[in-house]
Amino acid sequence: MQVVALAGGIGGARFLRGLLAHLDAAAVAAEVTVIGNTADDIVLHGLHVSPDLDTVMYTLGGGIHPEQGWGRAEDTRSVQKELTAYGEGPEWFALGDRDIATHLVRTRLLSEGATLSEATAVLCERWRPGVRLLPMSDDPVTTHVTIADPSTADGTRTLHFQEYWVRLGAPDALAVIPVGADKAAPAPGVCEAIGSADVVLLPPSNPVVSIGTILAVPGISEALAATPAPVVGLSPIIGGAPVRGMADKMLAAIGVPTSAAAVALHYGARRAGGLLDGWLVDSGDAASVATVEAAGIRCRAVPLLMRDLAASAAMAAEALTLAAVVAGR
Ligand code: FO1
Repeated sequence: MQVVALAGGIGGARFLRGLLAHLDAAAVAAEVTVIGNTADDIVLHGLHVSPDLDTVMYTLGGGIHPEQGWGRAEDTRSVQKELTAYGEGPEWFALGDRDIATHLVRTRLLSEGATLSEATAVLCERWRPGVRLLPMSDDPVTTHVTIADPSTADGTRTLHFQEYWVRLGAPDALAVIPVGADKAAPAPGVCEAIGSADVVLLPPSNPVVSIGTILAVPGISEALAATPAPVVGLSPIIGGAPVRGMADKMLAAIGVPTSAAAVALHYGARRAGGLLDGWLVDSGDAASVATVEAAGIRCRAVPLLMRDLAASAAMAAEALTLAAVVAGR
């Protein structure tokens, strides 16, 4: 079975770990292709950092820092301390010594003319994540966020996503712009994977700065609309709040309410020109099933809190079951 998942950072990676556990436990012969968000990428000290690709690679490869959900387990910060001593900022983005090795390899490969896809494949030879990890694009796409700033002429300031999220802690946002998306092309294999998939999953990643940025790459939404595979998503919003991260701030910036139903309607029903055939909401949001179904999206309420691997595996099983129902199997 060919499974394709569009994934962002921590929530996406945790779901994927459950998906692999479920497929293994159910002895389903499956190949999983992950299309990873690269719009969080940032260049620091000359190093190309790809947070969402690394979170998927480390989480599935067994090297993730478990509490943070990003960076390497048992990492230290000697190099960053030395950089600070040289006055080389920023200090607000924590780069671990082990993590820096990943960025050094990626940056060396890119400097020798490799694409981000090629560099990611090299890094995955070490980590063996058990999925094919494809960047959404080999072209630069960078999420910028506009916030209010009374000190500027027009009262706003636009900054890199990482500064918005990490340094400022995700204040209210006025706009989210995937800079470069209009000139970007899907990375090699992305559209082919979607077209030949048996099922496409949208894990509970941030609908705006993770899934949204992937969809902003011309050609990817079209491939999703055209694939014969059912497209099933899982709500990142439970009980009107994001489980983790700042999805509520990002949804507000694009005028979408922070609810499981509102995100489904934002993605839209495939039969109405949107993205989704099916949508899972948390058991606590069962009241929203009727609204989602009325929009033409098959909907089920199941436990969506990824408190442990078993819970994530159960969610993945539910998503695959709904996909089978949608596909009429
Ligand atoms: N997130 C933080 O909240 N603080 C950090 O200092 C930080 C550093 C960092 C370094 C490498 C990396 O791959 C990710 C890092 N993140 C940090 C997480 C990152 O901001 C998010 O993983 C994504 O960009 C959003 O999902």
